[in-house]
Amino acid sequence: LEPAYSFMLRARLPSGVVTPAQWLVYDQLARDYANGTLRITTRQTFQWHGIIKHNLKPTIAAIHASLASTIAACGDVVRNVVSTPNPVESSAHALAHAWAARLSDELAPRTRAYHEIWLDGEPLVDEPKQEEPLYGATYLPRKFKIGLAIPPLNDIDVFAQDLGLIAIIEAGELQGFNVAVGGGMGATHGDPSTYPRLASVIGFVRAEQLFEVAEAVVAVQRDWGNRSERKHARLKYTIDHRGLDAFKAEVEARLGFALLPERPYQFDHNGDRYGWIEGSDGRWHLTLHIEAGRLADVGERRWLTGLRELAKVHEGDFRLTCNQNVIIANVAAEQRARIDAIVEAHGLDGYHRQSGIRRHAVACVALPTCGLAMAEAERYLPDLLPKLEALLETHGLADAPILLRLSGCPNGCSRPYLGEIALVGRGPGRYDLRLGADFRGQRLNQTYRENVDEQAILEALSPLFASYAARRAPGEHFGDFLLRTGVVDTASRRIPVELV
Ligand code: SRM
Ligand code: SF4
Repeated sequence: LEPAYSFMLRARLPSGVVTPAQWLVYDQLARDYANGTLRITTRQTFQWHGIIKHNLKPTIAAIHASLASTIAACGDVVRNVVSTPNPVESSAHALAHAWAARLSDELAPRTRAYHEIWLDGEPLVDEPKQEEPLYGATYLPRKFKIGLAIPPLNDIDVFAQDLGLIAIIEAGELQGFNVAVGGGMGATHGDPSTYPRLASVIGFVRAEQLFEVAEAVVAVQRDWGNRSERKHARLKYTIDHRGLDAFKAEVEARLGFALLPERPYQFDHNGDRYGWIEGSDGRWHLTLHIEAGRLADVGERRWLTGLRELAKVHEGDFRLTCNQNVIIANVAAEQRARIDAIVEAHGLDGYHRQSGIRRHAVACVALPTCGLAMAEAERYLPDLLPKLEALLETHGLADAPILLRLSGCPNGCSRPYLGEIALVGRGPGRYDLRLGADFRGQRLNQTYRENVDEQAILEALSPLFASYAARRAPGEHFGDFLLRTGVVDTASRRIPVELV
């Protein structure tokens, strides 16, 4: 007998694509082995919580049998490659998506140890020594994240990635990618040597050279990254320590060619587009809002069952988004009514009626499963949202699309430093209130109040909402307004406390 240790498992699902057959397997695993829920993550994949130790092996085996894996979903390797989840909008979108999938395969670890340990593969003792061509014997200093965005949508937060790729599509043709390096969110309270950083664009690469460039960036980080101080081991610190120019020069030296000058691009937002959208081939895609990514059956909201019922009849596929939502993708026009009926019957149609802030809220898991959490996030969201909605309603801002991000600690799993409003956990019921990111994932927010409770948060926001309602320019987003009116300041990380 031993204590019932329980674990979290995370799949690797490049670009968040899930077939209906896979969905049914993952749903079954959630009910048989996990806590009866599926959790969509901010990197387009699923987590299962509460898996008892002796169920780990059958769960991993079932994920493997479904043609997915958990390998490289964690660890000091290239993690789940994310990309704009609706790749079927045009043929150039499909091509960009295919590059993301190939990148994910190409950069995956080659070790067979995973198969030996988890899948009852044959022992490797008699086989020739295993080679990891990219990772070598000691892998990377730290996790490494790659994301591919297709403007005008920055729905993967491309500037939060270690390596961000911005697809450049001209006259309907994919030309290649702008390359951005050194993004990352994680920080530690009270340690100014750690900080969130937006990735810096260092040039443009043609699609056929993408692998070489990605490999070179990863290899420089492998060789230059800090292996003695874990807090400084991410690529962003390597770049700030050595200098962006030196980093770029080293990448180019290893490539043997120079990157081309960056191409123009324009993002318009980093949220998801809810409801039905038609693709260029006449197929339809329905984005549903899943609060904090948690698929569970609670009262009228039978979301886990609803998605299972959809998976039973759906002939296209599913796409998980980095905003923790799901797209029912590739639906024939004549199937839409059937999909809508299932969506409504299970309470998944809330996106029609939701406030602007609710539609744009993201919360990390935090308590009770995250061992690093200092405060609630996912479980606090349903309490906090009605209070914010009531305030916004008072000022006629119920529909204002405002990006809200909650994280239970400064690691930043909900990418809170890119929220127009963000709460970053400090302790039970206490948060740093951060304000002033933009709506496009291109500007970090700043601390506005440190270590405050809910009442102080609402008191701080109320006059800002009033001022925004009265003085915003047409189409001006909340974060941009706060910057324009000096409530947050680009020049400093500290913020004037009173409204100007
Ligand atoms: Fe994260 C660690 C959950 C996306 C930055 N993250 C964790 C762990 C595994 C806690 C741990 O190490 O013990 C959390 C598990 C909680 C639980 O109970 O499930 C956890 N991270 C998540 C997820 C599930 C948040 C969510 O609510 O969706 C996301 C899963 C992603 C995935 O599918 O792979 C998740 N984590 C992120 C992101 C966002 C992103 O990648 O776009 C970030 C910020 C970006 C970045 O990496 O800079 C992020 N997670 C971290 C960090 C801080 C890393 C750093 O550089 O400082 C940690 C802590 C660590 O690595 O030591 C962490
Ligand atoms: Fe846990 Fe912190 Fe990540 Fe939230 S941000 S899931 S509390 S590590």
